[in-house]
Amino acid sequence: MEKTWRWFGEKDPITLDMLRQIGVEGIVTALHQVPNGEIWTSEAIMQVKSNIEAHGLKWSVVESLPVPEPVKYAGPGREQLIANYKVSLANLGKAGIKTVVYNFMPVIDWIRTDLNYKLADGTSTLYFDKVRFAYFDCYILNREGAIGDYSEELMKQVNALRETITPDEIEALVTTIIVKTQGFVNENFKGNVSRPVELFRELLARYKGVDKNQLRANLKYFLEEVVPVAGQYGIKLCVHPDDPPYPVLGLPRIVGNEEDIAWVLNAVDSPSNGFTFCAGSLSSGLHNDVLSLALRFADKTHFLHLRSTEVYADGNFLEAPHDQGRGYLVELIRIFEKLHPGLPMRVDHGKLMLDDAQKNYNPGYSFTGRMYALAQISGMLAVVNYTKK
Ligand code: DNO
Repeated sequence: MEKTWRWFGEKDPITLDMLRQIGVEGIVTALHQVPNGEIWTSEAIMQVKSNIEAHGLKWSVVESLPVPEPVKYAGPGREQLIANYKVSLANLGKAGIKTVVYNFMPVIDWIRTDLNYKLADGTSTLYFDKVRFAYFDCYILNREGAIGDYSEELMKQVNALRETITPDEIEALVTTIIVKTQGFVNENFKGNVSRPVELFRELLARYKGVDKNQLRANLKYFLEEVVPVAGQYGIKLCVHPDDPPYPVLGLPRIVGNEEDIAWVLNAVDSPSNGFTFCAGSLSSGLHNDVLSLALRFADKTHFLHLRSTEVYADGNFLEAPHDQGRGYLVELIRIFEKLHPGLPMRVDHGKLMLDDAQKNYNPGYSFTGRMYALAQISGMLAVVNYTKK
């Protein structure tokens, strides 16, 4: 597989020169400065591409070409936004960039409740706590009907938390869930969001009446429009699974399990309609067995995210070291090396360790922690290839 790394562009404190030194071969990036829904021009694409190449690297994957919200809830302006998406795809194709990630998660992309969960060895990792998340839903967002979405048992814990949670903890929860985690991947929450909770409620309201079937219909509509354009330029579009892989906040999520993935891949039958196999997102749902998913979807997988999670009986999960947890990364590498060699792969997320904490990296995207994970993965890869029959 090709070792790639997610780079956030010129503003990223991690430079392309640093990446060359640690064995990165390909870059995963996006035009982060272009607002969602606007066209990625050939000039802007070429500028990034030339810069990457001037550093002896290659722009391997676009992550992500974001799908604007009105396309997901089928709102006004959808046609124009899809037309723009096609132009951006064509421009990427002409520039020779052929793997493009997107996701179809309504309003909120990936979710964590703690970005600095301390481990016994002094490093820290990302964590998802169901009780805190339900507290956010029921008593910060005050979403109508929220309480009824959780079990009595969970609500008991939420109500106990309500007695003890401090104003600082409430603020931290809002900043973590809405601002920090979303800020760098989701245009809805970029910059200084002054009223994050109000903004969040407004975005949620747009999905009134959008259930699982409707969201699927909207994804199919989008794919029927854009996949032929991707096909024309030899681009492989690959949907990223939902993280965590189940419905949240009363919103449907449609890329969370085996049946969902098969549905998306069958929605439009084309080699350009593919999958981003994110072992981290998939493994954070106890219903998913990453190894059997890999065996089934390896040929339609065009990009691999290597990350692992430890999921507890109550559904809470933490991002595990890359050599532990239910991502089973050694086995996963073995499967993909056999069934889909040459796949671009990025080490996804890493712990905060040593001097990472002082560096203000995007959550999950530390340097030392990710480099350490890349070294672990490189070792696994070398062994898998050495022992390959
Ligand atoms: C967070 C990631 C997301 C994901 C994109 C894909 O680190 O899981 O940024 O890669 O949402 O579109």
